[in-house]
Amino acid sequence: MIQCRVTKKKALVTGITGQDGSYLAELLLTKGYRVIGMMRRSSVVTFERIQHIQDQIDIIQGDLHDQSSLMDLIEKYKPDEVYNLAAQSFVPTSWNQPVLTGEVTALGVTRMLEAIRLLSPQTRFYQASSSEMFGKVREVPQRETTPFYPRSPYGVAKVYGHWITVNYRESYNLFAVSGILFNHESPRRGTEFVTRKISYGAVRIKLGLAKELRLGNLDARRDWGFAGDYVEAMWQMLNNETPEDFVVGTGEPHSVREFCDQAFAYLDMDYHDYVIQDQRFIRPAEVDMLVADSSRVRKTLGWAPRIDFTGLVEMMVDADLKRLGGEVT
Ligand code: NAP
Ligand code: G4F
Repeated sequence: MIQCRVTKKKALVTGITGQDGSYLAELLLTKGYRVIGMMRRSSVVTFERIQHIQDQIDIIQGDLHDQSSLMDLIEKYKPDEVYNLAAQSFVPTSWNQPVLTGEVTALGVTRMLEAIRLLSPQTRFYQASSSEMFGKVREVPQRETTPFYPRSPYGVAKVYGHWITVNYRESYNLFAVSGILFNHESPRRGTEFVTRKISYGAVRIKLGLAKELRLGNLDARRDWGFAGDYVEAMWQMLNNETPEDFVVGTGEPHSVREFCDQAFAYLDMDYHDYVIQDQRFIRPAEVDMLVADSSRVRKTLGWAPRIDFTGLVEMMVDADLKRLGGEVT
């Protein structure tokens, strides 16, 4: 009898404990991958987002600061695919910790690419690039050819990460791609990011746990989508025939004010009664408006978002209500 052994594809995901890492791991598991999740050592374990799939993933320690930990991982697993999602990802922190942001979010990309180039050049590499690179936008909407004008140390670091990925593709013929993703949110978003700050804050007010919500610039506009939809685009990019970079977004801009309006209205409240603008949350340099022209990814890879703005707001509010013990509307 001929025995047929099917080898599972192996994917290494950095930033496995983050919002996107958790959704991507779920997706890869459903596709039959062996998932190796890289996490940095910390004194408390931050498995909240991956608890439900923890026993299906190989969790391995590693840090984007540390070249040898990346070399060891790449040499040991020789993954088919690497998704580099780890980063110092919070824009305001990048002004307080610009050097750390550069080390992790920029140079961390080169460290991983070097490990791949030297030890496993057949590995396909995805870099988590960002619409923050467009910053003070040069055209509306933004597409793959729009020039970058970053407005924060984070945005600057991501521009470096993008170009070093392109450069390793062109210099060493690696299958390395950069996904330029616009803001994507979910009930797993960190509470410091504005969408989750609003959904969580509004629910706390509704339940009598807080009286007000302090925010910064209410007029900033973003192209917000659902993280679960965006990790599909990451996988599609690495499973494309050719290594290409794509812009991914919904094409619909909404203001922070509109997000507040919808979240509070969903809870039968008027945001005007509770939201206070606070200078502390105004940034030294703002990105006023981001909106994607994602026609290339839609046409080439067939990607499209499934959740719209209203669906996203309601999903996040419902999840926070459930978490904090209130009734789902
Ligand atoms: P996130 O929730 O903040 O997750 C970031 C992850 O990076 C966490 O797992 C974190 O680990 C890890 N990390 C931080 N520093 C590290 C280091 N030195 N070594 C190893 N791991 C480290 O971010 P996200 O929203 O999932 O975003 C994923 C990626 O996409 C990031 O690169 C982000 O910049 C980029 N991006 C995000 C968006 C968006 O709207 N979400 C849009 C465009 C691009 P800990 O749990 O230990 O902190
Ligand atoms: O939610 P945010 O902090 O996200 P931001 O700065 O757009 O960055 C996120 O998206 C990027 C993709 O474009 C990612 F690359 C990045 O890693 C991150 O995931 O802020 C969104 C907007 C800003 O204009 C900010 O000024 O909301 C405005 N805002 C107003 N009040 C606030 C607040 N942002 C935060 N975090 N907190 C506030 O109180």
